[in-house]
Amino acid sequence: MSIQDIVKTTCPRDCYDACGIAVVRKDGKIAKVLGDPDHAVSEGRLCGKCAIAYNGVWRDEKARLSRPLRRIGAKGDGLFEPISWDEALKLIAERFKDIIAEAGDGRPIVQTHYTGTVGLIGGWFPSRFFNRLGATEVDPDTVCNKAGHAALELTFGDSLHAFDPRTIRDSKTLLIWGANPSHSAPHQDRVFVKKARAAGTKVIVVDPIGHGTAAAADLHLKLAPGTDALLAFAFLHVMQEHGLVDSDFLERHVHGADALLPGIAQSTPARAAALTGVPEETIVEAALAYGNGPSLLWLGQGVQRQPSGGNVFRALSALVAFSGNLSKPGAGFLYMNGAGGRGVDMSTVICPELAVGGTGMVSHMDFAQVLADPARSRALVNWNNNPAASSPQQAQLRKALKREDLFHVAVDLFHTDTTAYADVVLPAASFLECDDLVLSYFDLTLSAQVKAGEPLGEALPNSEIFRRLAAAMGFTEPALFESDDALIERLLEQTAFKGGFADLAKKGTVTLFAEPRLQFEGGSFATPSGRIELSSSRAADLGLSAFPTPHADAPPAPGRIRILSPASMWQMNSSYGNDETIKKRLGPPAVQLHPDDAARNGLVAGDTVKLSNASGQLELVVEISAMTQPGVGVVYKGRWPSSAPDDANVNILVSDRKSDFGESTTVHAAEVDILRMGTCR
Ligand SMILES: Nc1nc2c(c(=O)[nH]1)N[C@H]1C(S)=C(S)[C@@H](COP(=O)(O)OP(=O)(O)OC[C@H]3O[C@@H](n4cnc5c(=O)[nH]c(N)nc54)[C@H](O)[C@@H]3O)O[C@H]1N2
Ligand SMILES: Nc1nc2c(c(=O)[nH]1)N[C@H]1C(S)=C(S)[C@@H](COP(=O)(O)OP(=O)(O)OC[C@H]3O[C@@H](n4cnc5c(=O)[nH]c(N)nc54)[C@H](O)[C@@H]3O)O[C@H]1N2
Ligand code: SF4
Ligand SMILES: [Mo]
Repeated sequence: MSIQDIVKTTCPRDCYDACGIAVVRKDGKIAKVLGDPDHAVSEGRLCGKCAIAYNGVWRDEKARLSRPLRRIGAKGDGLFEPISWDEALKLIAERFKDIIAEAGDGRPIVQTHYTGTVGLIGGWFPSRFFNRLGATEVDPDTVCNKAGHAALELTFGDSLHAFDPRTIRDSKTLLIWGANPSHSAPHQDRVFVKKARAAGTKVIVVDPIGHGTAAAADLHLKLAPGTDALLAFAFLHVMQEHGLVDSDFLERHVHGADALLPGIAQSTPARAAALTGVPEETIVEAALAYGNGPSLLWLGQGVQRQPSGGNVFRALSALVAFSGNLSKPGAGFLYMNGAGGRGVDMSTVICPELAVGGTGMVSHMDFAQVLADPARSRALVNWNNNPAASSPQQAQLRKALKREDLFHVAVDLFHTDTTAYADVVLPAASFLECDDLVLSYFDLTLSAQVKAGEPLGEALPNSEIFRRLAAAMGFTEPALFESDDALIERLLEQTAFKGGFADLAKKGTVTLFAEPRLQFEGGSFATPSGRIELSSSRAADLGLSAFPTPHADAPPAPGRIRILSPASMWQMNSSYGNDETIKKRLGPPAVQLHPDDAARNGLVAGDTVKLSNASGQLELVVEISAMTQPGVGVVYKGRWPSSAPDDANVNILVSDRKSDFGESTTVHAAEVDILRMGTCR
């Protein structure tokens, strides 16, 4: 008779939801991966993509990497032979030692990592090794959310203390600005957004496309991309006219508000309507609802991926400051909740003190150039990411990855478009195969990721791979060899959770605070003035405007369209793009065009078009949808280049242009020409 049991664990994808998972095991082997019915967010259901992939490609022995490999074909061809762990580690250590001996330090060893897993150990423990090595890090946030972080740090002194979502019970309005929970947080879309609306909270969405959350909202402000700062200033204009400015809050907590007044005066709803495309009366209605409060503002990551993304976030910060929607029940803003709010000090995990000789840092926007330059890169390690699919300047990046003299080590669960170029590929264990801690970045919970089965073949957890590599390098610092168990217990001690990992594992997820936390309670801000800095001399020192301005991007040149490439509901970044069922759900690579743009270009659904700009060109099938707007095309991110007819995805159209703050991505600013290729009529 077979024995069945259930292991509770947590999904460690880079996702707002951090779902609780129930792994059903038969005779100690994983039989089915399901949502945990006891979990407050997943409520017994995984999202569609994970329900497929965790029972598909993630447990497919044929698809997974199970042994270390050495390249035997040309770079990019994907031909490898198995080698032992000892051989692989020796080979890597010898090359790294040679590079360090020649260069005098580890900087020509470039490492890039990101969202494979956001478990505290799996996502961050390897940083200890790279700190000790003195390697150059490709700043992970620059491909995602750095502009927003930089702008919020400048303004509030901190970007990682957000509202506690439980405070929604006291909110009259929830304003979701440039996020798409219906794709990127499918469970919070239900348990947070929809439940709040059902309980009487007004839900307002500001987004160029009419996605699921926008369609279900009370109000959707369908603005032209990149016109957000002007729209925010128009909100301030309306709030001022209607006496909704909280002057007491401004006086006590805000520095430099006066600098914004001329911009506010100039940003009438009529002017904003003309440039954003949002009707004047809708602007007024939304501004009054937000200004009356208490209101929550969800700052999406999509909205700051544009050339003036930092300015947009500073203008949105002004909404919070002028309305005083902070530090009280039902009020606040969310970018993300970091580890610190739960007591966890990330330097415990990454040990920056190991970097005695310093390390280097480059932006993802410069990654392709750095890799093309032998003076700046002799080796590359990519772990937890798939830059050949997810980084900008795809053509230049893939050309650089072909460099014969670039020694490339890739650590992944699968062969990807990136591992295809590697000299050595190391097999990683999946989250189902090791213990870890997961901190949701939406709420203030603490979750256990619990080992439910043995690693596939010879695969090892990220942490163990870099412990072994440290030993092969002859490093001796004890921190490089700390066990996962010991570190997990130390991290738990930093939190308010009373118990060890075994106790947490039984519960799956715990809430650390009985009552909702107030955001920036007591009004103390880690800025030079100790106040919210709407005007900042630090910004002026960076050569930027000292205060936010009511900027609006110009529309694309006649005939061109602006391509947005947000999160797909069927993929997690590029992850799952190799699952056969997911591929069927995705269908052929497509661009969604507004009916007006389709008509103007003589296109019907099913036609093939070539999108092109100075960065590259991409063939796509046309889908026609009023969800988008004239001048805006949508191509979801994440498709594997190798699964597309022209061996590329949307990032072939994305340049190295940096945002105003944080040297960050401007992925939602790619403009293209459209050329009709063929038809299936
Ligand atoms: N056009 C466009 N491009 C974008 C974006 C966009 O909006 N538009 N968004 C950007 C954003 S927000 C982000 S965060 C980046 C994300 O880009 P990446 O960080 O590259 O994310 P993924 O593409 O999912 O790659 C993660 C890889 O880690 C692997 N992996 C999973 N678990 C583990 C593990 O435990 N160990 C190891 N070693 N590997 C593991 C997966 O198999 C996968 O190959 O993409 C960016 N790219
Ligand atoms: N299913 C799924 N979930 C995911 C991911 C995934 O790939 N798939 N990725 C995860 C990761 S790494 C991240 S960072 C988050 C990102 O999650 P989100 O913050 O939701 O980011 P995006 O999906 O890139 O874009 C959100 C919205 O920004 C809008 N947008 C684009 N340009 C502008 C603009 O100029 N102004 C305004 N107001 N809006 C604009 C887009 O139309 C889109 O609807 O999602 C995470 N969750
Ligand atoms: S990716 Fe997000 S929605 Fe899907 S199971 Fe994981 S945490 Fe839940
Ligand atoms: Mo991201």
